[in-house]
Amino acid sequence: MNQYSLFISDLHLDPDRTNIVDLFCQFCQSHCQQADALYILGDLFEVWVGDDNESAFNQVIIKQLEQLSYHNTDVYIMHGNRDFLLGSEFAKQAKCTYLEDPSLKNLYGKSYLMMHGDTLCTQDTEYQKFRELVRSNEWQADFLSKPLTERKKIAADLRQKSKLETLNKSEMIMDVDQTTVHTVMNQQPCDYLIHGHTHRKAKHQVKLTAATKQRFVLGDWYESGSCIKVSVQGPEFALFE
Ligand code: LP5
Ligand code: MN
Repeated sequence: MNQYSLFISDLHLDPDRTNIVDLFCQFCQSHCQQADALYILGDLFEVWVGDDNESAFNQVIIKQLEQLSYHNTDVYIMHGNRDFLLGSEFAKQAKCTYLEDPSLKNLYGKSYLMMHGDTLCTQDTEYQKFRELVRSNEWQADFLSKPLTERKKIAADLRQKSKLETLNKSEMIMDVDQTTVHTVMNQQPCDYLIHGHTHRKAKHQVKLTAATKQRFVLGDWYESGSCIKVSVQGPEFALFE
């Protein structure tokens, strides 16, 4: 039997994007059921304001992931910059396991470094300052203590602010920093790096001190679905409608 795992990121699932939500459900019910594991490398959701936001929409997505456990597909999830507040209640309901960012894992005889990708964008200093702030325990505890309606309002305001900010940032600043990529890939004993966040789907050759390795960038789920299949043959982009 063919053994493989699937990698996705940056779906930005939102009740308004029904086509992509349908595609995700179809993806879970077909491709994922045969896989050993599904790795979600951040930004599954457009925004996550706390596990207590038990909307019908969130329950639909949770159910899709939870169902995979009946097919023996392990589900691993990493926080992205939109859904870093996914917590223990979500993981319990969706029956998934959190991955630290970065995580190193051996799959089918090769070593994979997995990241969301935002920490590689070190030239985006405004974002990195913002990230440090909102990833602190104090900030998160304070935010999560606010009423749900207030949290939704803050998240919506932040999204507006981010949209304006990213309009004024150059493409170069918002991409990964090559020196940071080299440092990370030299430090970690990996054969491949897989990450998302930039939405710039590609396969890059990275010439390091001792070897040339590959960096795979996952695509987003705006126009269509996007995933990487990892097997004994290594990683490859897999197409599906
Ligand atoms: O998301 P995307 O791709 O559009 O842009 C990202 C960076 N932006 C973000 C912000 C998110 O879009 C919105 C956050 C939703 C979080 C929901 C939970 C609520 C948080 C509560 C806190 C515990 O990640 C963008 C990058 C871009 O990627 C490319 O990498 O450039 O970064 C920014 O736009 C950040 C700005 O540069 C700085 C923003 C300063 C805002 C300061 C407000 C602080 C007060 C916060 C109040 C809660
Ligand atoms: Mn992201």
